Amino acid sequence: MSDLTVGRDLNLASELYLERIGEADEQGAVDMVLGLLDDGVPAGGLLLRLIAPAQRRVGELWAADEWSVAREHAATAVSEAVVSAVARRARPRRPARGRVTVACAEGEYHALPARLLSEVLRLRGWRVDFLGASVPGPHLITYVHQTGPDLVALSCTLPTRLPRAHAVLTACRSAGVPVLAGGAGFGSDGRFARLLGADGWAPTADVAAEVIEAGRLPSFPTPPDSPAHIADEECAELLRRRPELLAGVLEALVCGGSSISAHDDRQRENTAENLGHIADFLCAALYVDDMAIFGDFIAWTCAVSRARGAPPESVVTGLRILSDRLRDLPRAHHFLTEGIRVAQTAAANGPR
Ligand code: B12
Repeated sequence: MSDLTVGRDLNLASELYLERIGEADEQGAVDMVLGLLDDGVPAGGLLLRLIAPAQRRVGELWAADEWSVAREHAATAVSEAVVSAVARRARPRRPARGRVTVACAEGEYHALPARLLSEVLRLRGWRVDFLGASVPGPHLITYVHQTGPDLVALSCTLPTRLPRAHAVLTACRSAGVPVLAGGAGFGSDGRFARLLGADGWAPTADVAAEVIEAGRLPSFPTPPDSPAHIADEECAELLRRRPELLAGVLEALVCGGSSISAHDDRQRENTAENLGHIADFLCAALYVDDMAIFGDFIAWTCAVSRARGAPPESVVTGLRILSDRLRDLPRAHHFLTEGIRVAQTAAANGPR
């Protein structure tokens, strides 16, 4: 089969696979993927061009409120089982290349992207220690001291985990272990990996394998000690105030007569959770001084809220209250003003 045919077939297969995982059909999904493996489709292709795109599609379906959280969880659990089945059947080469520790930054629960990277590296002959989701920085460093890997591969899907990832990057640098960073949280071009002192970055697992094999690490220059926007501590201050700030905004929303006053407990919990995400994305944006992190998240929040019947105007109201309470943090206040503009544009442009 030519590469083109395999690629086209994998796109089609990925759609069929999505149907299986959408029905929580673990046996069907495993049989389908192992069947393709037995037919000669490379394991790496199955992991990255069939399972990975289906998972991204799961995210879109959840965001559009077409799939419930439960259905997303069930589908992801099936994908995890399929990845295990592929890994067992594909019988990676005997580890001969060296040892890599793969871990998610603390607070990062998107373990499947890191798992896919782990399996791709194993298939290419690396011994991989996969530590999974949310690895506390100090424990990761202890593990690295105990096991002496050649490299740490640090995964971060959400930018909100960047401050924690930064602590790991700094500690690994002091321990003399190179770190390759990856995952959507480091930016689509890896700019936050560079800023926070990673030795390298890769957009996908197969590129990561090539970077490591070609010895193209370190590929970034030594970073400055502490960029000015981290030293100004607005992110740290926001974190310190987070609990009372969020409680205050919620109370103001209820007392201010917004639509939330008519909400039941569950809806209020959702609002509180959303406000928490907004504060965390603001914090991450301040940490790396990048408005796009916050703006993109506000646009995303408006789209997700609208899909669930809540108009973006409610996001505008929440942001206004937040911005009013953070007047003493000039960068936060500026980012919030921009965020309000993003939400207003979403409110003006979207379907009514
Ligand atoms: C499954 C899932 C979950 C599961 C994760 C379970 C698990 N075992 O992984 C759970 C339920 C925990 C979850 C929770 C949340 N999720 Co979620 N989740 C997803 C989903 C649908 C799939 C993740 C996945 O498997 N992706 C597939 C892989 C292939 O992704 P990938 O990034 O392309 O990975 C490649 C590269 O990035 C790279 N790579 C990855 N790591 C590394 C590391 C290194 C070193 C290198 C070099 C490369 C590398 O290699 C991979 C393979 O090529 C995504 C959708 C998506 N687009 O990913 C949303 C998604 C990431 N989640 C999202 C959100 C918002 C959340 C929550 C905040 C939801 C909530 N309201 O609580 C929480 C946050 C939890 C947390 N603190 O981490 C949003 C993020 C939006 C944003 N603006 O940032 C997404 C995009 C959904 C969406 N469409 O909106 N989620």
